[in-house]
Amino acid sequence: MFSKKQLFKKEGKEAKNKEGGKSSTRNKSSKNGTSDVSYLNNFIKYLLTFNKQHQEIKLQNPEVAGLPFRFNISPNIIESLSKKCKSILQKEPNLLKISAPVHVFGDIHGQFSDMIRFLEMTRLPPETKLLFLGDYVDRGNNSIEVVILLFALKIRFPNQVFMIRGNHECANLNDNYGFREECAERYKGEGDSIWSMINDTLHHLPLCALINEQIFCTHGGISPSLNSLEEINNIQRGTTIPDEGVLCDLTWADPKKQSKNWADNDRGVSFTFSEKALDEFIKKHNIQLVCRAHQVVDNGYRFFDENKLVTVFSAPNYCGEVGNNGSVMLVNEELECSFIVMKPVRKMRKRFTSLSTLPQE
Ligand SMILES: [Mn+2]
Repeated sequence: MFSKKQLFKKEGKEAKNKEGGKSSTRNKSSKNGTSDVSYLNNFIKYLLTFNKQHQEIKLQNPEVAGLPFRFNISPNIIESLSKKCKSILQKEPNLLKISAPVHVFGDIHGQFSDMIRFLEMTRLPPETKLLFLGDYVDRGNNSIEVVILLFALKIRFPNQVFMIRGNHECANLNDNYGFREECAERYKGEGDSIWSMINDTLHHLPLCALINEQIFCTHGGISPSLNSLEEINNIQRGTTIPDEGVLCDLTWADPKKQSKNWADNDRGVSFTFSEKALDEFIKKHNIQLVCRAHQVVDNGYRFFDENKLVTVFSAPNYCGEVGNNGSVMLVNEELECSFIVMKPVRKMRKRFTSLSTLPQE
């Protein structure tokens, strides 16, 4: 077995100088090791030290403060975790049935540092159950860490960690919004094969979840083409997301106050749905609430249509500049919803640099 230090090399000048030539050494035994409980426990624990390690590096090398901080996770480990996780996901139905209490996460988008701060508050299994609503990759600097931690958690706690698919868990999209580029930057010639390998697992993610038969969770929204929730289980997985149809709407649609039940979405994909369309969906499927992610909301969560739908977004200060809060929703045993709200770490950038640039009112 590799020593811990060899397995989890840090990127950056200092780490490279210290460990230089050893990076090409690979140990086949680590492939089997990734299923092992104590290996996974250590690996997860290590990933969770990310913020602490970043802080230490910044103190030692103030000049790297503005650069992205990333762990050096070996291609062998990524391959092993991706394959193992895929085989677990494949056994799950498209529509997961989950019982409360559970913490529900919205979009993370490669913001690993914030994800860890949330996990410190929600705690990890076996203390709690976690449901992630998709959009793990793209935009942020650490899509690899986000995905690899999720895969490791799923393998370690398959009945307490649940992930569904967002519109960014699709090779067609994450080709263009940062994930492919991150893989290329970090893994050079192996970047594309790592990107494809991870996407192969992401394409097998379940699509929706139902908490206590009452809270319908999906990444984007509802679909005019969906006649029964059970129909979701008939959708073929393992492919890219089509341009239209139920899978497209579940991952892309948005709620909107509008007169038409369904209208064209400004994103150019899927629809927006009105309160009336939502009311009909809720009645028809005999549920209480739709919980979804997919849109930045100032407070980290936002209700729509008198508490019949809630948007949860877990990437505070989205893209490092939006200034929004992030939140995670806790659904307790009585199905009451409460929110852990996190403000951006860094204050929002000042919009106006001097009094002379303030807009006229
Ligand atoms: Mn989305």
